Amino acid sequence: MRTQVAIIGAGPSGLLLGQLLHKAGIDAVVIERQSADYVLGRIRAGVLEQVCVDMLDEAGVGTRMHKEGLVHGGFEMLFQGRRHRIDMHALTGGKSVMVYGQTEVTHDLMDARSAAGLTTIYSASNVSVHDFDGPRPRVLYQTEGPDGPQQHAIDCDFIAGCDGFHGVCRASVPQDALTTYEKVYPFGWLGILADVPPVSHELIYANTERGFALCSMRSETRSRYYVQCELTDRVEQWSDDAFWDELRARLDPQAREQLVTGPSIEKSIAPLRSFVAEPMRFGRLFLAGDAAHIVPPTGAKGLNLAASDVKYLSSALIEHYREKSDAGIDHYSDRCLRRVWKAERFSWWFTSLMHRFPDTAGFGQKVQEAELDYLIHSESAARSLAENYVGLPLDFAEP
Ligand code: RFL
Ligand code: PHB
Repeated sequence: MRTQVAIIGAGPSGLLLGQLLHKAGIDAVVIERQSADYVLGRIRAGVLEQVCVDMLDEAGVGTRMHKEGLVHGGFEMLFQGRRHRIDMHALTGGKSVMVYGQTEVTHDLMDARSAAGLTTIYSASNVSVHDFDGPRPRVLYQTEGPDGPQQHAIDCDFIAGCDGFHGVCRASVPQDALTTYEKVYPFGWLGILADVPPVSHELIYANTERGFALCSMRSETRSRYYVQCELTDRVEQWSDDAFWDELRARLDPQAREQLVTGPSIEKSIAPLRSFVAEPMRFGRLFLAGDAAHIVPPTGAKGLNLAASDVKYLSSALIEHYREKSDAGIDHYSDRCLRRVWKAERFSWWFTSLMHRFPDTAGFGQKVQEAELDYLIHSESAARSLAENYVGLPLDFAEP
């Protein structure tokens, strides 16, 4: 098989890239290790920045998001038992975020891809990427045929590594060509999804003596809640009742009273990590999204960063084919990394502010309290938080 761009991974990065390239008349094949149902079963991000919303519109998949998504102009910070609202809308000159789950985004992108008759290979095994340092890169993979495994090859102009943190693309780069930066946090998030109305109409980020908690949602009838947990905790140890009790204990009296509980539809523990691999381009191989960087979920930047990488990458590839210019390709890595590091900084800062660390006793706790107090009493501090939360603008200036 031959295509212009071979995209490894059918997560939001790979599918969005495929859609934007298709709109521009560029041929791409998506190769995914898992089945479509498996990809849709992963419950992840829930908050989209305007940049991401605009891209989904540009890709022609925004209709359901605008109908079912919830536009939020603020969120609440809970500490020392009281809630304080960050009015993002007022602080950023009218900006907001869209609450719409990653599962739904992925669903919409998959539907658009199959409606357009585009090729996606699911359940591909032993995917490997070759010759991306020369003019003719190649992707090899296997599928299960009636007589056993079948070997396939795709010749292409470019490979987009959209295969997440554990993917094959970053691992295929010569390790001396790569610099990685990493920070692992000493706790995880236990998350629950339940068909109960959200406790409040906006998100609540809580810093409490018992640890961090987050009240989020997927719709007016479906809630997503998280509590900070030990890295050694196993999800089987947490009954639904134990989760609800712990969440309730981390809320303010009014929210505690308003909390509606019910059986969980999904429950999982995610470790928290900051990670960046530099650079994000190696010849004709590009890394995008979680394949190149991870942020802790405080601040909801993971999916949004994946979308901005895809914006820079799709623009670069369109420029290459339409204008015969490789300027966008040459600037891809630097453009992405400037935005990535700002989101890394923000996610690390917000995580540090809101969680209980092993050493958050005494001095650490007093500093957290002072910073939270500063945030709600200083308009400039609140504006800085709001500006980062709604998302920094895309910057196409030469790095
Ligand atoms: P994804 O979504 O991981 O998709 C990568 C896809 O590549 C496939 N793949 C391969 N395909 C072919 N060959 C191989 N060798 C392959 N190896 C892997 C995978 O099966 C998968 O389908 O990366 P992408 O597209 O870059 O999207 C990034 C976002 O998914 C991610 O940033 C966010 O979901 C991060 N994240 C969260 N972000 C938020 O903003 N808010 C959250 O609440 C939030 N929760 C989470 C998260 C990430 C988690 N992970 C990675 C474990 C919760 C979890 C548990
Ligand atoms: C979510 O709804 O899953 C969510 C929302 C905000 C975050 C992280 C996760 O900061």
